Amino acid sequence: MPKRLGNELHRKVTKWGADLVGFAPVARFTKYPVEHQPVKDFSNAQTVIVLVLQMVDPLLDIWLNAPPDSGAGQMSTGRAFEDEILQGICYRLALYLESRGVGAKVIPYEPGLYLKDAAVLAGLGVIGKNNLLITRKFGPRVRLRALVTEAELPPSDVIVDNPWCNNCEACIQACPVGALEGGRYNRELCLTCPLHRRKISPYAELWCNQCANACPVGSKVPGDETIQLKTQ
Ligand code: B12
Ligand code: SF4
Ligand code: SF4
Repeated sequence: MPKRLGNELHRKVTKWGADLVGFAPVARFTKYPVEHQPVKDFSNAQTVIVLVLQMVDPLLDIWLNAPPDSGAGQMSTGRAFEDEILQGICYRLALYLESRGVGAKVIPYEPGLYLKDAAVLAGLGVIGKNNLLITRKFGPRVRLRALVTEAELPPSDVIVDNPWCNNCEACIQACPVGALEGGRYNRELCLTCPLHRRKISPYAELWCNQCANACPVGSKVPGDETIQLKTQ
């Protein structure tokens, strides 16, 4: 039964637009702080379902910051299109599971699970020297979202070896502020990067993506330098 349901869910979410999906039993998350555990949002949770969307175009990564009085509703809080897409698929899947009598709940983006870790635990890839999830097919150029369900689904095998990073330093060299030097990610340095929050219109901005774009793993997509529109 878990295997059949797992295959069925896999077929559904890929049809609805997700590029990869993995299943992680909640027991894999016990080491995390309580507020970042899947059972925090749903005490009956048995399985975390992690969905991956390939970043096929930098436009998907645009954050909207319409003024609060513009009537734009949620857009005024700043949302990336990729997250809207993934969130939609998550809700659709949760509704589908519920229609079959199986409880499910979409995990909030923040605070929620550590999504990169959740993806590793759901067998979707490894953490690279760029501190991002690297998938075999798309490299690190992906975005993530998760939901939990009381269904027991067949656990995905965790990938233990990282075959890619050994002799590579492309992401370290590409980082404009040296935030990946010394073998660990420096959050404070990363936050100083001038490529974060580049305005491409009065209401839209892009975050730095250099450490993902430089990575040779997986299929390549246009980098954010392809977005030229600027308004002063
Ligand atoms: C807050 C946040 C930020 C902050 C702080 C980042 C940070 N890491 O501290 C800022 C704004 C700086 C930021 C920057 C970026 N972010 Co960000 N961010 C988040 C957010 C909301 C939470 C991340 C977090 O706090 N994690 C907890 C901390 C403790 O984790 P950490 O420092 O990264 O370290 C973990 C890993 O190294 C991991 N790890 C290492 N080795 C191993 C091995 C195993 C086996 C396991 C299980 C884990 C593991 O363990 C550490 C702790 O658990 C997530 C979404 C989410 N809800 O998860 C997106 C997220 C991580 N960000 C994402 C992206 C893409 C970016 C940027 C490229 C900017 C952009 N264009 O969006 C940069 C990349 C910076 C980098 N190289 O890491 C993506 C990552 C996609 C991917 N391929 O991995 C996420 C998942 C959002 C999404 N929409 O999918 N981010
Ligand atoms: S997001 Fe930009 S600044 Fe941050 S680590 Fe990656 S390349 Fe460096
Ligand atoms: S650019 Fe190279 S070192 Fe960096 S994450 Fe990709 S494979 Fe690993």
